[in-house]
Amino acid sequence: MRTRGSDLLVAALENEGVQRIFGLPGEENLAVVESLRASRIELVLTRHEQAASFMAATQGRLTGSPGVCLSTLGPGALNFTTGAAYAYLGAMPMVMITGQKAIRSARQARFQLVDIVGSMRPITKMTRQIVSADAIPSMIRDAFRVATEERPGPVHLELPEDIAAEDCNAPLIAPHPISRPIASLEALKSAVDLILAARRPLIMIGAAGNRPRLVEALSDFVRRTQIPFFNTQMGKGAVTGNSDLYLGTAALSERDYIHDAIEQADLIIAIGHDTVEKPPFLMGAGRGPKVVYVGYVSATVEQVFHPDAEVIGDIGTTVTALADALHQRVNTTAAFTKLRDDIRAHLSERAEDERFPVIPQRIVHDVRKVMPEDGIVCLDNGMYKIWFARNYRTTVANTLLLDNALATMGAGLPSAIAAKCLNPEKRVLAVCGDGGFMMNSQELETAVRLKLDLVVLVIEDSAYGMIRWKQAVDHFADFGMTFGNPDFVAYANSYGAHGHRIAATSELIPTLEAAFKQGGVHLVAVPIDYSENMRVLVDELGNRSIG
Ligand SMILES: Cc1ncc(C[n+]2csc(CCOP(=O)(O)OP(=O)(O)O)c2C)c(N)n1
Ligand SMILES: [Mg+2]
Repeated sequence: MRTRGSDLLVAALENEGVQRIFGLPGEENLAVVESLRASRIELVLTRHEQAASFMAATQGRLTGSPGVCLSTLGPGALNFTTGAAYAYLGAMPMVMITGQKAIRSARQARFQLVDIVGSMRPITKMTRQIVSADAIPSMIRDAFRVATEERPGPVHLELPEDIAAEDCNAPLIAPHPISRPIASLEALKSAVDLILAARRPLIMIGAAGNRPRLVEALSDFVRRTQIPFFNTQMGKGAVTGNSDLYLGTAALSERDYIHDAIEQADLIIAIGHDTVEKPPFLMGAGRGPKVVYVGYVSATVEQVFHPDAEVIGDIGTTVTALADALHQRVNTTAAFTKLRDDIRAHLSERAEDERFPVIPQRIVHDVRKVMPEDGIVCLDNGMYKIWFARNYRTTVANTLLLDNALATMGAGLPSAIAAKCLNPEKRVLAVCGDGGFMMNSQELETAVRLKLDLVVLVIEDSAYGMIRWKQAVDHFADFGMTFGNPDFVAYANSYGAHGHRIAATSELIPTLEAAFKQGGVHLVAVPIDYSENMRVLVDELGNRSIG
């Protein structure tokens, strides 16, 4: 069928099952926008390309299939770079399509011309310019293959204006299932031997264990082996149920209560640990537990992570094979049950504290109360992330989305919008600091326009709190960290959202509950008392001896 480049591009995206594209137009992709108008694909217009890229990455993270975002050339495309890095470090499948001026003529000389393909190189798995419309079906197919296969990540394609307008006649290529290699029998056997020889084994679930397709196999592995588990921040919520075996989240690298369990273990089965994350524990030469690493690809060796054995291949197949081979022969110890209870007791301290401004433990506690088990909390980056990672318990996979890889500010609201678009029936809450929220607060308009039911909790300390805390920990003077805020209630209302301000700690639960019940977009500003950062994370944990 004869057609033109932009129509073929959109047909190729439909062929990949794309239902939604996040983006912001420019002159150079008007033809693509026109082709989208005539397609089944929904165009979700955003107010900043960075937000569109965070949304596409989150869609990829939650579905396992690439989320797609669209921008124009130069400035628009450069605004994708933070989202690209977010998806690259976070291993989220995403396809970015950016416009470009015609490549066969240059009637605007170098106006807005930037080497976007080159800019994307260090932060994507693949970046290419489309130089012929007939190449579109194969390039789109390959982009989706590369973005999806392990380790997933972002792919960039640049579509110049003249190629978008070019007549072409190339057939679409049917998507084929990606088959993942499976681990060798020898590797499985050595892992089984090590696990059976261990007296106090523990499971650790890392970022790559947190893929949507793994939920069943991993949950089953934990249930069948009955080995207690903990997770990294990005591994949080990778398994469903099994809450009696859950010991905690290693949000810090050492000295936290969970590290008591790690110290006592003689073997850790590290499933999908990705060293882009801050280390969940530090491996030292000759001390600490042995580590068996289970992953899609071999482990990156770091000063603080160097596994003793590896099982490389599809993680789901590996853990099922391990569970089959282990039967009920794994040693377990009551010591972990006692530790688990101690860890939980510590984490529930002050969870119902009445102080106002509200302390972080209480915020986490109250959020958990209003979120149903399958409700999704999307965090931006700030001090509260550590508190949520440590204290917020999940029993359903992918219900706490946080970024411990690029750890960028500004992704909280966009990721919540994407999560809500995908899960219209679930409660979705964005939790942002007053710094991170203001980096993409314009997307409140997008949420209102999309008529989403979404609640945004803005944690107010009028500061870049996390850095201010670090500054104090490092004994620097308090300088350069504080700012003023808009009146968040008036700000939300001006977007057609509903603004609320918490004036007493007891108001937090009822306000959040009412916001969810009423529907629409709500912003709830809550003043925070961050003195607990120093008291718990420095004084209390710092005084604990390790080893
Ligand atoms: C885009 C970006 N800029 C800067 C940082 C460094 N940084 C990490 S946390 C943080 C402070 C966040 O402030 P806020 O959102 O108000 O959260 P708070 O810690 O105050 O609760 C900063 C500046 C970052 N991670 N990302
Ligand atoms: Mg702040």
